[in-house]
Amino acid sequence: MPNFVSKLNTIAKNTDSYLKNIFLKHNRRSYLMESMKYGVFSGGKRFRSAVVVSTGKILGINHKKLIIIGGAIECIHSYSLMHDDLPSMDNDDLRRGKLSAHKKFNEFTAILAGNSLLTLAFEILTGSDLKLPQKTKVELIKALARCSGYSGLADGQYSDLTFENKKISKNNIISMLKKKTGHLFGFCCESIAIIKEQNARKRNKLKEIGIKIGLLFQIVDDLIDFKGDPKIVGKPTRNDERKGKATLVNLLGYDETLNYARELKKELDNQIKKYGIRSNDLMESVEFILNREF
Ligand code: GRG
Repeated sequence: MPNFVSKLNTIAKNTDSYLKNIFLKHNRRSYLMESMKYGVFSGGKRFRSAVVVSTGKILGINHKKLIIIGGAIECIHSYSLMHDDLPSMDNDDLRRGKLSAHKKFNEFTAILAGNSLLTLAFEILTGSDLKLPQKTKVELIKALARCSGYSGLADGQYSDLTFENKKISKNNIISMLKKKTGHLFGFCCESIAIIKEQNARKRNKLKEIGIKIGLLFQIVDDLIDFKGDPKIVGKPTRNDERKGKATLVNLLGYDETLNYARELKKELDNQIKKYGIRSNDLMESVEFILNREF
């Protein structure tokens, strides 16, 4: 694991320096720049970028391309966290050990900075830094739009909020978690198949692996919320219980949920190892999810 953590740190550094360059290069006058940077450079692990890089290694994609795609995904992830913390959503004052964006600035700034990070992701994919045929870029943009919007992230968030304090079945919880968190991870893996112009079957296989990685990531996030150390997590824990969130932990209890997560990891290991020795980094990413404390 120390090996993967050091790889993760290098990927985080590369992703951050690419994104910093974007902000420097554009140098357009914008009152929103400061709050956008606050949202995107606040100490995230850049795990989604690491999943892009690890999957890219399987198919031998150039590192620079992977970091650019990872950077675009991290912009969308940061936007979703800024909006998730808003009073009308999860109403959280802390994120990554710091004030959440609407507390640091105000609500309308957090909304607009979040929206701007969402659109920046698409601007990054259209940019000349990303050396890919236009047709491939259009495919990437279409897939990213699908997993972020009404059939992915946004719909998952809608269910997460409407499920609060209701009795929700295990299957419906899993479907909500897949949309809320899984679909963006789905794109992390699917983007590699798109770049390689793979057929629909191969593309879907990678996408499904990504969605499962995201599901595991979110289940572990909920386990951490239940048992984690607030100092390490960077925000108060036991939030899901207080808010009556529909999580597997709240439905099945800690131990049964942990068993479910371990089974899911086994399934993922079996699917990933079929890609051979070059899939070792992706295997390590999945291993990291179960061992992480924040
Ligand atoms: C307003 C159209 C519209 C959509 C909003 C808010 C939203 C959509 C979606 C929120 C989805 C969400 C917050 C998912 C949580 C995923 C999750 C496990 C976050 C924590 O991820 P980490 O641990 O965070 O990777 P770091 O801090 O490391 O980046």
